[in-house]
Amino acid sequence: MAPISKDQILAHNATLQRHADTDYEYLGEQLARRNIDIDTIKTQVASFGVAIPSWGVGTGGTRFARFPGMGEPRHVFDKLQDCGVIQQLARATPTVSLHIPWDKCSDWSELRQTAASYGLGFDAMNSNTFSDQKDQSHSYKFGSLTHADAATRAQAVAHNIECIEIGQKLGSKALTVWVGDGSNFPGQQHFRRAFDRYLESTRQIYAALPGDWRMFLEHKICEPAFYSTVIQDWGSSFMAASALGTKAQCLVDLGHHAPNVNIEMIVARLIAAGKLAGFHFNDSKYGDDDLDAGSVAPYRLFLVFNELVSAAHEGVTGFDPAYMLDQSHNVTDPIESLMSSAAQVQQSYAQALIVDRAELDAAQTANDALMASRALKRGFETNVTPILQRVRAEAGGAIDPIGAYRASGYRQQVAKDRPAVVGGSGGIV
Ligand code: LRH
Ligand code: MN
Repeated sequence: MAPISKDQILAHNATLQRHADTDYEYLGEQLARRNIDIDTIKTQVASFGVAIPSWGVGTGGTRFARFPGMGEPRHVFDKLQDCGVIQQLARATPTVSLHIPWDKCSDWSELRQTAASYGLGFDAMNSNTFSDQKDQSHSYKFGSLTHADAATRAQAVAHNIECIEIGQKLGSKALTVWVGDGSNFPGQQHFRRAFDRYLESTRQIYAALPGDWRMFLEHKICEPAFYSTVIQDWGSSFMAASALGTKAQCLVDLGHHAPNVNIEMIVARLIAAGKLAGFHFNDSKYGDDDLDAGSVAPYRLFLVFNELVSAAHEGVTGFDPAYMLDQSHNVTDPIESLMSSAAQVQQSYAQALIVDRAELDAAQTANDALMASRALKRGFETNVTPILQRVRAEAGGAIDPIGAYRASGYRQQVAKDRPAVVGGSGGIV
């Protein structure tokens, strides 16, 4: 059930194919001079996928306001259809990461079939104990898994276990646990007791994990708490994941660090410890801005992929990160932002793949800082678009996903099917 007609994509590609082929051949010659086989890189890129955040296909907002666009998805089935468009055109997002209860539905097997009809599967499930649902007994105002009140903690644990049960019905293999628990005033929270309560609660969730599942702990420096956050940084996350067991690992959301923190080095540490769960890719200039991946600091994204490619290149054991986008699209068409962000992540991966590892290793060993930096920059400065275009075309996608999407009139069509949503008060969804 392809949301956009195949013929339309083929017709669109036909106008671009000859130039795309010429560009591919030319890049192939350039890379061959660097002893790099372009088809090998193409095959590796073709096997790379990044998950779409279900909460990212609707227009996002801030605490001040949200300005909905045309054809806003009304429910998880609309979201899946939009994810189907992203996968059909960009061919880099074979899975969707759901958020409960935002994506609650009455028939999970129907949802699984619908996803499969769009060529989609399900990545990590996301629990939500950072907002209260209307029929909830205990409020999360003062925390959830670390709340001082045992009944509130039990409610939060039960919700996470429910997310695992839903995920099992959908074929997901992981649960991401992000809690906003923390404090706004010095003295408001006992740091060590709150962390102990976090471990007591997550141990119960860990015990409910099926054998082949993983649990991703997501750290974040602040927001919604603005003095302290229980899982504030990779150190707290690593302590917890180490205490829980081998199925617990640390998820790195690129927007969850203080400005100028060396995120690629945190990634290297977690890889070395076998505790890298994976990523929530996005970009930021100030705080947890959830901007499009690579839109502000593309070199930083590339440097993260340089650590990932070097680990795979060296065959580091237990290295199996999950790749997900986590963005809020406040001023763009979310489908366009997600397609271009998926392509950006693919691009950073491809550029890291063409770094001459032997040249880099030799420069590092020789303390030749300039040649080491140049070896990396050479990868980053290589325009790999011809490889991404070839990967998409060979997979039945669009050489230019944004162009094909705009030509399809999909947004205008769903705007007719889905009632318009008036501007709402704040909130990311
Ligand atoms: C927290 C976060 C988390 C999601 C939420 C939507 O800031 O990154 O991953 O649950 O955004
Ligand atoms: Mn996140």
